[in-house]
Amino acid sequence: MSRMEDPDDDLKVTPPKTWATGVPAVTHAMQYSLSQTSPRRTALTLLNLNQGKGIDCPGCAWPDPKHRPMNEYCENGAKHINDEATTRRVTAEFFRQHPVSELDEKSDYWLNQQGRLTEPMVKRPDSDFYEPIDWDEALDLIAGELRALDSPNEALFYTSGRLNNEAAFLLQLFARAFGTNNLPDCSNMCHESSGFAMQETLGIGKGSVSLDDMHHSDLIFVIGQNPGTNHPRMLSALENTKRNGGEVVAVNPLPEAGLMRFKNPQKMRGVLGRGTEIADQFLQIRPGGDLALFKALNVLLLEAEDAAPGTVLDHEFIRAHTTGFEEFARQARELSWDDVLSATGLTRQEIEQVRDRVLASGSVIACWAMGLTQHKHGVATIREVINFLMLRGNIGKPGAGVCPVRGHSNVQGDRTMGVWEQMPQEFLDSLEHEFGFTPPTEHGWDSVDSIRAMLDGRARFFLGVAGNFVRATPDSEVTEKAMRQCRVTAHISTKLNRSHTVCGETALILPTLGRSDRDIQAGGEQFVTVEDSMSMVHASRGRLEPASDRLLSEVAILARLARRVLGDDPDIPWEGFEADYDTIRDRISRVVPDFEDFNARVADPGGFALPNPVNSGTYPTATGKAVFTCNEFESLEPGKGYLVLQSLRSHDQWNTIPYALNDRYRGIHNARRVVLVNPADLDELGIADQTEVDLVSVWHDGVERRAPGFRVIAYPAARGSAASYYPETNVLVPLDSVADTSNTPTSKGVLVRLEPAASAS
Ligand SMILES: Nc1nc2c(c(=O)[nH]1)N[C@H]1C(S)=C(S)[C@@H](COP(=O)(O)OP(=O)(O)OC[C@H]3O[C@@H](n4cnc5c(=O)[nH]c(N)nc54)[C@H](O)[C@@H]3O)O[C@H]1N2
Ligand SMILES: Nc1nc2c(c(=O)[nH]1)N[C@H]1C(S)=C(S)[C@@H](COP(=O)(O)OP(=O)(O)OC[C@H]3O[C@@H](n4cnc5c(=O)[nH]c(N)nc54)[C@H](O)[C@@H]3O)O[C@H]1N2
Ligand SMILES: [Mo]
Repeated sequence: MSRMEDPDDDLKVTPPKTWATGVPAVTHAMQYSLSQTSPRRTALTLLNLNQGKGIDCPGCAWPDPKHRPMNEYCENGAKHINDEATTRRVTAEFFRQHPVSELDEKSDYWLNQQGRLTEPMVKRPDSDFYEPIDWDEALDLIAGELRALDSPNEALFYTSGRLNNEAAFLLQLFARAFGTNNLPDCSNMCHESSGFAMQETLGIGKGSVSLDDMHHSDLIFVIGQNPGTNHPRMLSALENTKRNGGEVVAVNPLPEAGLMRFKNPQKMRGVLGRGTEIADQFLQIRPGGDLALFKALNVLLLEAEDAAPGTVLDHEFIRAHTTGFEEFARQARELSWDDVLSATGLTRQEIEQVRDRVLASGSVIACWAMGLTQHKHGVATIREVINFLMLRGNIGKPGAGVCPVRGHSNVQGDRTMGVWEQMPQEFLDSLEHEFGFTPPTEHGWDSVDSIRAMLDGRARFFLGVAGNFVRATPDSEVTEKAMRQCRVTAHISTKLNRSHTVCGETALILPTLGRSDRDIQAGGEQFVTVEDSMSMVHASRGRLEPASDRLLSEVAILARLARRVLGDDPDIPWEGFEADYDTIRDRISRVVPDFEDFNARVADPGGFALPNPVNSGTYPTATGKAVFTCNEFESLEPGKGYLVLQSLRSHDQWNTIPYALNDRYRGIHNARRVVLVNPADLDELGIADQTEVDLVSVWHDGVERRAPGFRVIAYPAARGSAASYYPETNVLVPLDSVADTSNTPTSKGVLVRLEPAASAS
């Protein structure tokens, strides 16, 4: 690959910040917004963000408070929406000037900076150029290709959590009516481990806490999560917890700014003062050490109960609501503390101090994100966190529970709408009952299995609805080869990205309305709905003039394509769906549990909450009880000369898309090809700060995976660990290196060695 990288000659390193979100954060947001669009559009987007009748922030899935202050949005949400509201345009003329092979050499940053896509384009076989195509012709072409497949299972329908509920519902309906469950999505690479762990133990796929629970909890764990950058509004919730006398324990290999101290830009005190201290205790854990940590905490709780019987465990909860406690407790006591200390890098005193906090707390919440899910033992780790909560009955009561903090603004809703390659049979039965066709029952392929299927020719057609599959997935060279082998790749997108330049024999770009754009259909102005990380469902209405008059909504594109492929069918009125989204919501209300009277309930500007059964004491597992599990841990022991690399987000990126080349809180400026390593590890490796190295990952298939030209930065990271940005380092994650059960790529646990850069002279 001879891809242009953004220049990093001006790399500047400053000390990491110890607080997040103050006045500079707001000015940074405005700078980016104004670099993309006019003051008027900036104002229109920001004034409508997260307001009752406004636009749901297309940033993260953190919920909005019911009584929100005017304009509760964060720096990164503002950057995100104005990246979409940009006045820059990618036109047919742009594609005439830039052949695909040239675009493929550009950086991800450059591609995104070109602006909004404006008209449908096609790249035909043997051509190196995208050229304009009519919507009708484009959709006929795709429909013809789909109909020509030998089996519906040769088609893949990828989606990312940007998609709204209505379009997500149509996407899965279309795929299943066509005959396949191949609905890989970004969740496969994100919170899949959380879903599997919670389903097995609690019988639920979603978090159980509300914002109110957060505000009134005695103790909140923030594990494997960087809220200052990725969920900035969560800091307001944690500030409330602290003000109400609660405590916070942060578990992370990096001392992330947002975990330490928060300055609330919406309060004078936040602007001028030192802000609120967030973490009462910071556990600088080694990557992958969390399972050992929670096993150790659980043993300490069992021992505390031995010492003072009847005072530590919630026997009533355990007896009434759970199974498997005896076996769990027996296995738990076999723990080796030597193994715990080496796996976690913590001291026994630190862990005992946390135990004391737990013993002093009547209610505990565990929040977590990618630092837990993207490890080989991600599912087991989350199961152990759930054991921990259950020991003291911290599920289903106020101020307590599980809080997997979701990423994309509607990633949870997409799942609720049926976007999953293995939806349960009851859901498929409801679809059959409502629409009169029999959906396929064989599970489809998830993201990793889709890549395998493309590689060996079992899949030949790829439709991406939002997202950037090629950059979000692991093993970039292998994945790129897989995509290029497809007969057709088509993407419904707002902005140009790598998945448009690494494409199949025939490739299509289908430009769509963003969430900030006004959506007018035959039946009048439409709105869409989304579900946040705490199961609140509400409406989102775009306000801006669309980026071009040739854009179609996602609903319109999917409905038109489905009708072409499947023909007119009185049972599935695709045309009616496109004209009036209320008619889609009526169907959703009859297919998806807990959506009765959807149209009426979503009229409330605050939206409505989906119930979580555990909060009424119901555990929908096979036995009707929550399940204690036994989980074994292995240390991610790097061995001499190696480090455990995690690939994470900088402050200035949205997933696969860098907005700028800075990571302000970590003190990195003007560069992304950097690797953060503890100075003591650098000494041991004999590598000086700021040396240029290649990162080489080690995997038992013996294939060399190399990410060249990274600058080493001495950083207070946990010993034995290294951190670098995604997606530049995806090339290092082997396709077969996945979490047990969930098949999630182990993006936070890649064994690497640092070699002197091949290019360095
Ligand atoms: N601005 C912005 N916001 C976003 C996104 C974005 O790209 N930009 N992405 C969205 C999406 S899709 C998601 S899923 C979320 C992601 O939100 P996060 O999960 O916060 O995202 P990451 O940057 O991957 O950070 C992972 C964190 O886990 C820590 N970590 C790594 N390994 C371990 C480990 O073994 N144990 C522990 N305890 N910690 C570990 C890292 O140091 C880091 O702080 O953010 C969402 N919000
Ligand atoms: N190594 C490594 N890999 C990872 C991760 C990691 O931490 N490390 N994180 C994983 C995670 S958590 C996730 S969620 C995935 C993210 O994977 P994806 O969701 O696939 O990636 P995004 O970067 O969010 O997708 C950006 C593109 O979405 C399109 N888009 C934006 N808004 C809209 C819209 O409103 N409609 C439509 N149709 N298109 C839109 C734009 O064209 C934009 O270029 O990556 C995963 N990959
Ligand atoms: Mo995610």
